[in-house]
Amino acid sequence: MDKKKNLSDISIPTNNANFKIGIIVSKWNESVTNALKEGAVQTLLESGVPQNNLFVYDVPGSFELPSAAAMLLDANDEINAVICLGCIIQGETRHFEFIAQATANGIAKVGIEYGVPVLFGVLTCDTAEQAEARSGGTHGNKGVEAAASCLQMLHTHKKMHRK
Ligand code: DLZ
Repeated sequence: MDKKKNLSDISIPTNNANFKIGIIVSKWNESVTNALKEGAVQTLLESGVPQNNLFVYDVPGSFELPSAAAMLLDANDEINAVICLGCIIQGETRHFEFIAQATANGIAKVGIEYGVPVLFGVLTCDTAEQAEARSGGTHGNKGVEAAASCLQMLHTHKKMHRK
């Protein structure tokens, strides 16, 4: 049992070989977002999603995550879900609240508009230390959590379809 503290109980369903999943990664605070990406990719691969079914793209910052998720869903109608990964850290100005709000609202909106899971794997932290702790440190890895939630949502979606 992993002693690292995660915010949620991570249970991962099986039978994931047919899912095609987009992963959009913000380059801002890149060492943190790379760790989120590694956590998400590793979790998906270990859960049986083939490497060829992962579609990974970079964007400049978290603000671009929602539009890139929509762009990907428009460009490729085989994609079943999109995981958005980013790291927003509080600075001296009010940028944090504007970017964090727009990113969270935008990601939620894309999921609702397209009717597919669009995951919020974005850290919103006061300090770089908090971000490191949540990207493979003492508080787990939000990329892992986002990937696990993605698979849970895909199976929930599958159950909703009429037989
Ligand atoms: C501009 C900006 C700032 C100041 N801080 C962050 C941050 O902490 N995390 C992040 O993901 N992005 C940041 N950005 C960039 C914006 O998300 C966006 O890329 C730019 O405003 C261009 O639209």
